[in-house]
Amino acid sequence: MDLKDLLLFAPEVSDALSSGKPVVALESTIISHGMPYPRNVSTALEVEAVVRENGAIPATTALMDGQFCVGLSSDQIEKLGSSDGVKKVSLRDIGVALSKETLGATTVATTMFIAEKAGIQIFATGGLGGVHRGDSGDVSADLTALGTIPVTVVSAGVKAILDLPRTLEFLETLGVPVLGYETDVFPEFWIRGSNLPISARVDDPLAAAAAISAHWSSGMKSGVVLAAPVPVEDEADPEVINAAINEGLAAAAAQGVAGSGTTPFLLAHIVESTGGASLETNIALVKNNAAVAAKVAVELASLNKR
Ligand code: PSU
Ligand code: MN
Repeated sequence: MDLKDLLLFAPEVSDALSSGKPVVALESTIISHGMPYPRNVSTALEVEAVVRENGAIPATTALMDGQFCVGLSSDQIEKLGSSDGVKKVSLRDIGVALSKETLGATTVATTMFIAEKAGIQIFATGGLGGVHRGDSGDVSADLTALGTIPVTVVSAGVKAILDLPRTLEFLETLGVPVLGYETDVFPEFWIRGSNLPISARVDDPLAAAAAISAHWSSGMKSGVVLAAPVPVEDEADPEVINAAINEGLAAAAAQGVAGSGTTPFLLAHIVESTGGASLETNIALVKNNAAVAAKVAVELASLNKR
């Protein structure tokens, strides 16, 4: 099948792309596997609204009926958020999910893949996948995607359920710039972070867009991480989070959770053991990332016109 037949654009998204207007892609694993129903659905819709308020068109991605959807209706978002058995689709799952017409949610890696095919340069999520702690050898395909697909991902860094220093070393090896948005340190998802290195700091949307655009103009083919810390007022208590992470890791080990089930298991465990506090922080940081991504998309669109 031809690539153009595989991509199913929402009308608003195709109009925006053909006229060079700013578009921000959004992933859907965060809806199906990252947050409990019904907050997942309300959050997905609020995140789309934040993108619009900041001057861009949102394009939430998913796999439905053997196609890549680029931009979803609110009914489609409700379906992804409320159905049982939605498949978490990372890079290796794409072909099978298309051929079986599986209802699939896209990870960071798969959203980057679709965004690039669709001509979208930037997308917003909560946290990136990375190198898991311990010696399981579990490394997210999000890193593979960042090394090979020229799309910018706005995130609040990487969740502390992972091995953060190893993840950052891996990104360096892959040639992926890690830009800190108004910060000198790598954000740690629920907390703003304190001592992990970034590759450069940018202080406003134009500076971010200029660095991203120059990265690609130079011929580099890798993605870019634009890391925005959670707003101060939404930061979680680090002690509460760390205790919840350690409990979650112990439970995962005891129950033999492995592979693609690991991240969803840990996230659900942490929401439960923090009495929902981690979820509020998660929602706040995703919205913040959506606002940053939209503002940078606006600057990228105007740089593209030059
Ligand atoms: N970060 C979140 N919520 C999520 C995820 C990350 O705040 O739901 C999801 C993303 O879709 C990411 C995926 O791409 O987890 C990584 O999973 P894995 O470690 O299995 O590659
Ligand atoms: Mn994994």
